[in-house]
Amino acid sequence: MLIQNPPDIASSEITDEHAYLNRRQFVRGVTGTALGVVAAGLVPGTVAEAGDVGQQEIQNVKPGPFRTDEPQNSFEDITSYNNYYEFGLDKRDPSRNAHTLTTSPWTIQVDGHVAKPADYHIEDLLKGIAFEERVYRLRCVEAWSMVVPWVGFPLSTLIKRFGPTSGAKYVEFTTVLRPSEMPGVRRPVLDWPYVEGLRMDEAMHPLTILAVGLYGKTLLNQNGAPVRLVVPWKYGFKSVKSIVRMRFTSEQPRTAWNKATPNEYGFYANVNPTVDHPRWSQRSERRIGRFFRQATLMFNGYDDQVASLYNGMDLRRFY
Ligand SMILES: Nc1nc2c(c(=O)[nH]1)N[C@H]1C(S)=C(S)[C@@H](COP(=O)(O)O)O[C@H]1N2
Ligand SMILES: [Mo]
Repeated sequence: MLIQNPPDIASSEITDEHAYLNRRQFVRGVTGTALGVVAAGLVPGTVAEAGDVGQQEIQNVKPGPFRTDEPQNSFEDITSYNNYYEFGLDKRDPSRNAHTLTTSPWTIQVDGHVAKPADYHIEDLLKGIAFEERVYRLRCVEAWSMVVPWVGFPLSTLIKRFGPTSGAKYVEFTTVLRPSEMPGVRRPVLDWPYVEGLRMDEAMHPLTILAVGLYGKTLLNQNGAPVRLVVPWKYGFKSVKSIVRMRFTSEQPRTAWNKATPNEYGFYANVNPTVDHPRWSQRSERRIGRFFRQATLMFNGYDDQVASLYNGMDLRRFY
């Protein structure tokens, strides 16, 4: 892939070793010296097998807004009970297999209806970003949920820098596709790569974040290192992992799950206890780590923040 310098960042800055090393200091290397080169402090995924090995602490994380005070799931739960089908279908497969993914160097292709299309180095995208801890509920379409203390920042911060033009009505996100490092993509479970999308107002919403860490440390590969989307009022499958492309489109993106089973997984996928999945109820959920099921809330409990985005829309039709 041809790496272009983003128009507003001088090439000297990108190649300058001092600038590079300074940017690295947004994390303090816990095991960094043993790891060698680390792009923006985001750890290559080569040593993630044992759980927290290879993660780095993210510096200067401020408490963010919209924080739920419900008990947080354990680090162990969040990093060993995962959906990341590129590494296998079993909940334990991502934590077993995802260490093979190389996450450094990492570039994100930005294209479509945008003033500054380029292939951006992740360390340049993260430069000057104020990281926040966002404690969010995550509700999987499979009717389980967790509470996760993400470290991230509003997606809108980056989108504003890219300068979407009037044709940009949606954003399409694509996960890396690397068959040699992803045992799960040998099977045609989905039409790889994994693609998701948001309407522009959803993408710009202050609840929508890009996460680079959790529990104060950089993400493990099974959670979508080095950077993944988190959209807390939608079912978990919208929160696409290990993003390598953001395309600004005028048409609604064709998403991987919607292509696979359109009657089960709509484009909007807002958490909605009144619209059942064709094969099971969405009225309640099992919070991982708790014994009793609990009621599922409209928009996963974020209705005050997001209900107005869907005024006048029939949410049974636009599920
Ligand atoms: N690339 C990719 N992204 C993905 C998935 C996937 O299979 N592949 N699974 C989704 C689903 S169904 C859920 S519930 C969340 C789970 O995120 P977590 O494992 O970090 O809890 O990731 C989402 N993002
Ligand atoms: Mo999910």
